[in-house]
Amino acid sequence: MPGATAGRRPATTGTLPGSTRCADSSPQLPSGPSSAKVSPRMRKRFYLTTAIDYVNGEPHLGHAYEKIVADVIARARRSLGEEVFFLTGLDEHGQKVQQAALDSGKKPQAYCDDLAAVWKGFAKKLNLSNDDFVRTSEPRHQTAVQAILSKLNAAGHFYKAQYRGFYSLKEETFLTEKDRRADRTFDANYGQVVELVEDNYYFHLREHQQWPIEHIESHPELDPQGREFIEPFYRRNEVLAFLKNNALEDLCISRPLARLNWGIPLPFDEKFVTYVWFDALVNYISVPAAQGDPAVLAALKSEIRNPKSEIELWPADVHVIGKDILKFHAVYWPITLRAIGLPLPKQILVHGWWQKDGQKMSKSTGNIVDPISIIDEWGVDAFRYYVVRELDIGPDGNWTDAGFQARYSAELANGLGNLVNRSLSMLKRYRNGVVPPSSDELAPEINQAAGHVRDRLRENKLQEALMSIFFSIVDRANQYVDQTAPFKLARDPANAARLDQVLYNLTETCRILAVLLWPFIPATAEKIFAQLGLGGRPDQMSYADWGGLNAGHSIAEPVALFPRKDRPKN
Ligand code: ME8
Repeated sequence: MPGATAGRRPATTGTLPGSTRCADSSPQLPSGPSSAKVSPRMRKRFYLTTAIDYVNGEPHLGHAYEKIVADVIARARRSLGEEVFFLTGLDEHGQKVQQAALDSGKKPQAYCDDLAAVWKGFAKKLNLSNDDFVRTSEPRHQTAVQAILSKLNAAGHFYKAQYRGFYSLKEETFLTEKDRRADRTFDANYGQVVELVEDNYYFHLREHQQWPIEHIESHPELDPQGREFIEPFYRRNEVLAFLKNNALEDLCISRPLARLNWGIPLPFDEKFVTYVWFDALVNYISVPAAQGDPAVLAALKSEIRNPKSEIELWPADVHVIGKDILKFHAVYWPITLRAIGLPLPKQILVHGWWQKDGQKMSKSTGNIVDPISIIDEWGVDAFRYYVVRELDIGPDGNWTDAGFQARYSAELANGLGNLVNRSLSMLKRYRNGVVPPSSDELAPEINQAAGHVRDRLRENKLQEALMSIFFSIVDRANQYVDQTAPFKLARDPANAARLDQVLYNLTETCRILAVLLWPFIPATAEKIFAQLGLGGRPDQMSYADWGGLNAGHSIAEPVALFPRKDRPKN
């Protein structure tokens, strides 16, 4: 969302995208979770979320990237031995969806149901391992939103006031004078801008100016694992600069029913529905409430009844989001949580935006990357590998078809694929597929690299972890083949013992690669395991210690993992 603000007070400038408004009042800030009864058998899960995508948009590269990043983190944590709960889903309310449904001649719910099937299919296509998929039109979510609204209203956090000013229909946000350009017009990103006079409900934010600054600045010291509250550091600094240089404006949390009916009704005034951003952010706790999280249920009192399960989730360990929605997550969401009486998420991890060929992706100019067609042509793991390898979590990235094809060819087909295929093929050819006695010639290097990968994964440094796997293991093992030349050793029976050693080192390296690569490219990792003749999945980092393959074990048939594509696609 563009950087819109909305308020009757003169607005101050800020660099963070989002919409606010401002006034005063001083609610007491509850200091943390209410006294939730936690049953002794429960252990808090590592709770990881993504942004929930607007249901009416097309799934694109940016959506795919964010969900893959979160999925790699989720799989890595599981593999490192943590119990994980990974949530993603859809943002379904608001003016844009209501209008799109109207245009397609459907009722909003039916329209959303149809699109939700497409988005759930997209999550499958990306091979996401999400534990739940939230839709904001679901009753379980609406109940939680209304419970929170009732609680905050009863505690005096809201007030009703008349708004007079500009409103962007496209961005569903209020605009102020400062959003105007020198020629008094508004940026085209805002679409149609109308003048409005209407009553709405506002959330007092002004007294929340200081503590978020202290919260952000007191990290990483406050965090037991030494994490920043907002990463990367330049996004943290951006939020701090915004909070220090701008008076917070009160947040409008309603829209009049007369203008918008596709939303969650305010429980205390039936003439209004909930502002779509307030509604959407609550997904991060509406799902824990529905899953029976004791802290969230206690904070919402007895409003949510009979959850099916009893899983301890809140506070979230990581919210993975894009840079454009940072202010909502780093300012409004923490303030809302404090007001509810819940602890803050442990970390907000902010990724950058993808462009295509150096330009903003846009359907109208035709420069879009369609993840589905890429996956259909090249396979889901080639896509997953490329986006994580190419773009670190933080900066903006640039997709080029040539760049994708170059990495596919050099790193996947000729690097990893060739290593696994030639290692297993030589074991088949020279030893009938039977693993020779163990040898640990490469063990020190591979164990060290595996330790480094695990450490980076614990820090969510996915790109660094992947580079270590490729530079320190794949490239090293391919170099080892060239140095030891097993095909030459095989020509002379006098070299049999040395050939045994080389083949063991290569085969065991392939096994460890499967384990380390599983969070990133799970289907390929499972294929490597299957070709090694191993049962189960390579889904526990503890399997990555050297020496797991036993002498006498028979491998299965080697099959190319990433078929070479001779003619690059334009
Ligand atoms: O913002 N590159 O939904 P959304 C990388 N419903 N990431 C991108 C991107 C790009 N080109 N374009 C979008 C919303 N994203 C709200 C979220 S959360 C409570 C509500 C990212 O469908 C974007 O930054 O517009 C966001 O994190 C996610 O895709 C969903 O964007």
